[in-house]
Amino acid sequence: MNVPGILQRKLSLSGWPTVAWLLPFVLTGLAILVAPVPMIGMPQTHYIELDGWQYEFAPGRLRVHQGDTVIMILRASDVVHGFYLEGYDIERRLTPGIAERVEFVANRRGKFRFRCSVSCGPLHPFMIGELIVTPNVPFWRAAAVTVVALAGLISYLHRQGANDRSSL
Ligand SMILES: [Cu+2]
Repeated sequence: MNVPGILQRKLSLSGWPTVAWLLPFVLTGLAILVAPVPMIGMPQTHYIELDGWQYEFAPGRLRVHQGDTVIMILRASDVVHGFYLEGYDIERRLTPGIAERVEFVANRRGKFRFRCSVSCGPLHPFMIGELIVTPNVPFWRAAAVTVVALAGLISYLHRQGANDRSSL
């Protein structure tokens, strides 16, 4: 028999003292389980260089996680264009040769179109792109795993307590 087993048997008259005795271990385990979560789901900073020309933006589709910081350097390669991001109400006028900097936190989830806001030619209305802000899935996945692990630990401890009761 291992040492904790002996101690457990000596200390436990019923199931509850066993649980109380194990509490520091449970709390330590909990701390270990919970600690990495913020690391996994940590908001990131995206540096995106976006070029605009007749009649598109490149890249045309941007994907970030909710809570991420987005820093964009906007440029127009041929004529004057505009950049308007729906949902975030960000607008810049893009003059060739001048880089515009935009910074924001993607706190709104969903799909947001960005489009040219300066009439630049016949196909100007089609000069659009898309910002996709998805929930921070790794964070929620890690949180769910932690909850499941905790539930498993608690049920295991309960069973241990019941076993001790029946063996006494
Ligand atoms: Cu345009």
